[in-house]
Amino acid sequence: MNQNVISVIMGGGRGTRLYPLTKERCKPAVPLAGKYRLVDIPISNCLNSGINRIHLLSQFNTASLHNHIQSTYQFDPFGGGYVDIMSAEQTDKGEGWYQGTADAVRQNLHHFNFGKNDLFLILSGDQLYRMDFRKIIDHHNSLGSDVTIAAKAMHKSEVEGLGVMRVDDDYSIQEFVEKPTDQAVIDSLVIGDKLRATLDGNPEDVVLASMGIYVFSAQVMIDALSGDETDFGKEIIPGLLGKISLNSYIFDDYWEDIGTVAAFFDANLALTDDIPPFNFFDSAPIYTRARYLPATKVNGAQVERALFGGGSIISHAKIKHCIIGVRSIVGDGSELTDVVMMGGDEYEMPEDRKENAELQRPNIGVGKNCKINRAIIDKNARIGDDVELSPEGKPDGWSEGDLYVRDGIILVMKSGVVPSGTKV
Ligand code: ADQ
Ligand code: ADP
Repeated sequence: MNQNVISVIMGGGRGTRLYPLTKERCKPAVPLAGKYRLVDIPISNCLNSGINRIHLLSQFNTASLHNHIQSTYQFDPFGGGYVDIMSAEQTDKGEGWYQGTADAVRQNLHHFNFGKNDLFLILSGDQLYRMDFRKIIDHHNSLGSDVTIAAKAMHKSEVEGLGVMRVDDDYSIQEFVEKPTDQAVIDSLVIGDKLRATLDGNPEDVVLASMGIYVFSAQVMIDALSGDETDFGKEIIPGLLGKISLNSYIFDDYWEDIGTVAAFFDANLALTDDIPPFNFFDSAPIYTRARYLPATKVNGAQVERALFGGGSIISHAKIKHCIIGVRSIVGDGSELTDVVMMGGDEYEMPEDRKENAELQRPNIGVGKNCKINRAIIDKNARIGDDVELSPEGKPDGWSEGDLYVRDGIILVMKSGVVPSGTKV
């Protein structure tokens, strides 16, 4: 059977959970792990699984996303591969923005070129994991499934904000509840005895959560989208129960939803562990833009558990438990602890620094003798000398100038300016 796989990456709604990282860019373009962008994860998983027809559905098409995709994902003309960005567009039918995940796919159905035997692979744009999609597709085909949902065994206490399903021993999904909050409901979503015995963790406390990764047979997708439901998790999947062959595929490796500021921060810093839960050091690469950066120069720093994205200049600083993104500059005497620094888009030349001095604004990077704790420093931020930043004692939503506190983390906005001597 000639079967093509059309991959569709959900690039994000309004991005409110990652605000202010999504203030000036769409979610797929948010920098990750010092040198990547969020969207590199699902795209690399596709390419490493032999899937090269990739569609990225995004609310708006920022320059940074466009540049990144164009300059990173280039295909030879014989393989037929591409990564297409499909932004929400004003049409006579639509209202502009995608109303939800299913609506985003529906609005683009006429752009996808597919046959009746083909499969849709629906992916989230804000998750950190490594998956060989050939396995879920083989599983889908061998069960004769119409829709297959990737599922992860999780402790009952960890499934807040996820879809949870009741699954029989033959992988069939008997019930699907989107984001259950009632403990009795969660307890009722049991797993067949035989299947449960194969799962990690204490089987009594484990449920199967949806990873938001779906394989749809093409005709089933068309039928499922013929109404006006807007979301897969909320409406489409529960609506398909009992009508079609709906099955689960169990994934038992690291998987993290990084769609909130806290989860994004923790997943980044976890990469500095001796043995991190997500492994970038793998023969199947996570792709990103080749930047031709010089090696990072360290003048005399003390470093403990850190990742350096490349092309940085670190003076006599103390760096502890940090991600230091591409082209970061950190000045003498500064101490960074638990910091995700995204870096810069370009280097400042002597004439730029002269202009900065005239305008009395700091250079891009972190100046001298700063103390920064539990922070995300977005791209191109200018932090002066003798600055102290910490989220301590500040409520969610606190903001001052280009600083913002969310989930107990202090953020310096993209291109934000923090004048010398600021202490918060
Ligand atoms: P959520 O992630 O809460 O739960 P949703 O908000 O629909 O569900 O987002 C799914 C993906 O689509 C995310 O990557 C999101 O950024 C993107 N997205 C959301 N709205 C979009 C829009 N209008 N246009 C384009 N992209 C959009 C889902 C499932 C749960 C499951 C979790 C796993 O509904 O059942 O447990 O994913 O993370
Ligand atoms: P981010 O979303 O990470 O903050 P920006 O949109 O601010 O990114 O910046 C992306 C940067 O990438 C631009 O400033 C530009 O210098 C650079 N860039 C990368 N690829 C290209 C390209 N093909 N054309 C133009 N600029 C590019």
